[in-house]
Amino acid sequence: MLNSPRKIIHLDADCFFAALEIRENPDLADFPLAVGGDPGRRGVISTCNYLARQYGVHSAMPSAHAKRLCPELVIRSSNFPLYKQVSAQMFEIFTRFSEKIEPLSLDEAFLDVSDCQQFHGSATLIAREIRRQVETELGITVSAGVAPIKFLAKIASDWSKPNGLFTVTPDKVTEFVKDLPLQKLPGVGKVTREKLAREGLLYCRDLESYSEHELVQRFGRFGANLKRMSVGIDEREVKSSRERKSLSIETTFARDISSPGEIADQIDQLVVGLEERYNKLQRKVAVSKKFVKLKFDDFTQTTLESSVSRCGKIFSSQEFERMCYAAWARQKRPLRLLGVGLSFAERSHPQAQLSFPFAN
Ligand code: TTP
Ligand code: MG
Repeated sequence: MLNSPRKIIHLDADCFFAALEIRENPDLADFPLAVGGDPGRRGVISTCNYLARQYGVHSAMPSAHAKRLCPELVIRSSNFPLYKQVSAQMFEIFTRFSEKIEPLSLDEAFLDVSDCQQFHGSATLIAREIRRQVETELGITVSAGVAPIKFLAKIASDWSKPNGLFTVTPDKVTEFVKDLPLQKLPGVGKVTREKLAREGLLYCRDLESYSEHELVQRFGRFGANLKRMSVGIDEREVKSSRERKSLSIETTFARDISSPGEIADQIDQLVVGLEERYNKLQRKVAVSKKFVKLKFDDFTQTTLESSVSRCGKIFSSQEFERMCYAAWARQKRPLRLLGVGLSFAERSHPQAQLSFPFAN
């Protein structure tokens, strides 16, 4: 029996660092904006918003050159703790839909949602929902590509960037691939592209008349990959990099809180959310500890954890509240963030595919 096609989503946040700088300072939205080093100190651009891209500014360009192309360019220095924090939050959103998550960078991942039951298993609707949750919860946009194979999902997410969603359904793969420029294929860099072009090979369809053997003779082992990709074959699995060690949920308040009543309300809500997420895990993992995380108004942070006994109630709000007050007593300052979480017993399920990349 033939396996049914896989459902792979590639997600990539739009101008990630720049989008976060705009989120933190919305007045910047109307300016060409880059994140990077100081032009006077031989700094380099990490990324820029789409307005700045219209002037030809791009990643890895010396900031001084970027300023010459676009004199009104605003350049902000980077804020990695923020980027990492939002990246962890974004990956946590991904975990609501699949355990098979392959992180590629802080703002980019493959998800295999073949086993996801939500939205009747429609990968396009799942991708739309992920995009919606990221935008409403984190205030940035992420583009998504959906396809039955990895390299096409990645190309598809780029296809309608920024803030786009593009799907290549299994029945459209062959047609879609034919018109793809060869330089879009992973592994085809400048040198291979030029070599292909010298032979008049520009699009995937141009390889139709070549056998795998001929391509291997011309391009070495990569020729076999070229042939397979040019007809829409890519068997690579979505590989989650690490086993999940914990699950957590946190919230940053619009206004700092300090009264016990407010803290209790927040804990109640967080614990409900944590339980929902735990129930969505496709492989149940044994919980070894629960923890709370508090960030005070001076940005200092503290965590407190407690072992979970075999018969202990995991999702008891009272227990989380007790832990929270004990942790709060260490500083007794207004709180700007509160989180609750679970640590999983190590190696209890060595086959578990879960990962929670970039989490603190
Ligand atoms: P990318 O996803 O490549 O770029 P981007 O998110 O800024 O823009 P796009 O909309 O095209 O996806 O990289 C993610 C972040 O990684 C980016 O915001 C900044 C950082 N980065 C660097 O610091 N240096 C680099 O050369 C690149 C390419 C990215
Ligand atoms: Mg990106």
